[in-house]
Amino acid sequence: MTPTITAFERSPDRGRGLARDMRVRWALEEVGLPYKVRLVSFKAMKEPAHLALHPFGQIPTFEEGDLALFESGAIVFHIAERHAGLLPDEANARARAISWMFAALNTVEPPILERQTAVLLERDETWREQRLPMVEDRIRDRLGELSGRLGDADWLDGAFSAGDLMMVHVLLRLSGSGILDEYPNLSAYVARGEARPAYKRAFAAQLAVFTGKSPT
Ligand SMILES: N[C@@H](CCC(=O)N[C@@H](CS)C(=O)NCC(=O)O)C(=O)O
Repeated sequence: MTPTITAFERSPDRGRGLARDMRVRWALEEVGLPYKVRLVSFKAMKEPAHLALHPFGQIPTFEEGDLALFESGAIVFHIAERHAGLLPDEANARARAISWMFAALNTVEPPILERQTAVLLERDETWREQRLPMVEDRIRDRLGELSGRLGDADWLDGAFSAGDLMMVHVLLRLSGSGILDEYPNLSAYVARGEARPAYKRAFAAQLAVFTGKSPT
């Protein structure tokens, strides 16, 4: 059965691939699973039909037969568990790859989201100029640790996995901030993720929603 995911009808990032449907699209492309996309407006996301799928009125969601899921991490994990290509077969390596998925979402993404809030929503606050450098230093703490762990490896733990997919997408949210550039091995890691054919297909598909042109 072809799964259906939801994505923004008009993404605030103007097709830069930062919305979280991109992670799900990327995972689906990595495992070679065709999918459909239902676009939702901000208004529709808060209406009962969508709230029945997503209790917080957000995207992405994932529907496959009588299964409906929300939370990008849970969706990518579901895809990775049921299809080859995103999790190693060996049990311990698989568990470690899953740890990296959680690390991306629970340890690295929170300070990055805090910065986003500071930049976008706290623009007019008098204390913003004092808060932003502190938030950015908290990101640097995490990136320094991550950079040390990655070293000169291509991926976080052996072959590319759902852990890398999630981490690369989380780090992409720093695009344009200049912070990622302070860690050349992390910049190169993100570039490796973006160079994957599956990433490119997913990116083109979400960009096409914004431009209205079909992906080439
Ligand atoms: N933790 C959730 C976050 C979902 C989320 O924040 N989605 C954003 C788009 S990337 C959204 O729907 N924002 C609109 C809103 O919250 O009203 C996940 O990973 O799926």
